Amino acid sequence: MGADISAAAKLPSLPYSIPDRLFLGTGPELIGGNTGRIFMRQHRNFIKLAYPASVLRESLRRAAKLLNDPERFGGWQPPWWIGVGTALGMVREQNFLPNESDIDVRIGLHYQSNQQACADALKVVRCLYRHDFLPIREVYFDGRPMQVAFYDQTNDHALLDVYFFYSGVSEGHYVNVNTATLRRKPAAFVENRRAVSWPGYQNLKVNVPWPVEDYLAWRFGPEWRIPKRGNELGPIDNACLEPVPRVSVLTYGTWDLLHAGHHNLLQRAAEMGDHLVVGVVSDELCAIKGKSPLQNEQQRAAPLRDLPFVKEVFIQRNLDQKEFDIERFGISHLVVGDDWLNHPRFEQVRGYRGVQLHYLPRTPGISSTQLRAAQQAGQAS
Ligand code: C2G
Repeated sequence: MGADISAAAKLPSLPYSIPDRLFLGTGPELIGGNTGRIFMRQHRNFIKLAYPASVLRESLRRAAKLLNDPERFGGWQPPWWIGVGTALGMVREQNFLPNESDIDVRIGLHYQSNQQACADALKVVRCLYRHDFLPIREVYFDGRPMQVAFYDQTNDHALLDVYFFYSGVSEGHYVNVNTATLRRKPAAFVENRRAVSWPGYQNLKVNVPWPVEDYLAWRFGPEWRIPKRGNELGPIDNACLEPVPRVSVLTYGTWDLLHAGHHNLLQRAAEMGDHLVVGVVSDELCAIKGKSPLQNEQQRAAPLRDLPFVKEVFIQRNLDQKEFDIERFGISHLVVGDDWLNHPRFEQVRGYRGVQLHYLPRTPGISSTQLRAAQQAGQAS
């Protein structure tokens, strides 16, 4: 165990026995750029056993009692819900799934910074830890906690698996990135979550994403009502799982009347990594910058979302949000056309969290200004 950790990432060595002091409070900051974006810390061997429903229900009851009590979190009510297999079992089987090996609890956090993310998650982890839920595994992405698995020490070491989902990263979604997959959960499921009683146990109140059947269709595909074993699950059943971004690239623009010059730049930017994120200057910011695009921000964003190599599109609302964007998207490469060569707005973030800055040659002979003039001339005639 000791050897692996020290070799892996030059991170502080982890005394095995006292997880909470080191736990989460010292989320692994990005080390010299974005390599090794997934970080896992294992405190106990992770054994997947099948538990009787009564054991799982007892640990769910204990966890729900804690999570439903804002007093335990200084007045903050953690937005929590049961997810994936636990929700599927509750709806389809009116119980836990047969041979179920864990309880899937999800916590919704609003992303403001990695430090804040660690602080928010720590409130939940500490509360559970104080009530004999022992942390056995932590997973981070870009220094942000994504999963903490616990053993219920009062109840046969039943496995409570907590995933943290973040709003404020991907527009309209909550995002979780774990060892193997990225999940972008439509925000509506979380924001409309509903408190329901576990079947047959009036007082065991759990929250479920709502409408829960739409959520199960999103998570398990259209065939969610058909019981399937693990190896029978195919792409249609796991369509919502995306590959973990390894190298993320960021670029900004007005993108008015999207044209070949824009397309060339975006394509070259996408080739620098496996996850291209595009910022669209908001209408308000265009006005501040003295620009008057013909299209509004959503009309300019829409064609970008249709480009297969564009993974994320967001509206840029202020000029100095680049550092925040580099952190929340875990950016390795920042790209812009060479009409911005050495511009302070880009130079000031060169190297921020290891980001590399690239000026790419513009495509000659085409511009939105030109197209706007042509359109206006066309309308005038
Ligand atoms: N571009 C290009 N070739 C063209 C036209 C544009 O390579 N013929 C590039 C620009 O250099 C820019 C991107 O396409 O990197 C988007 O261009 P615009 O929509 O004109 O964006 P701009 O107003 O330059 O905004 O903070 C930076 C700005 O947001 C970039």
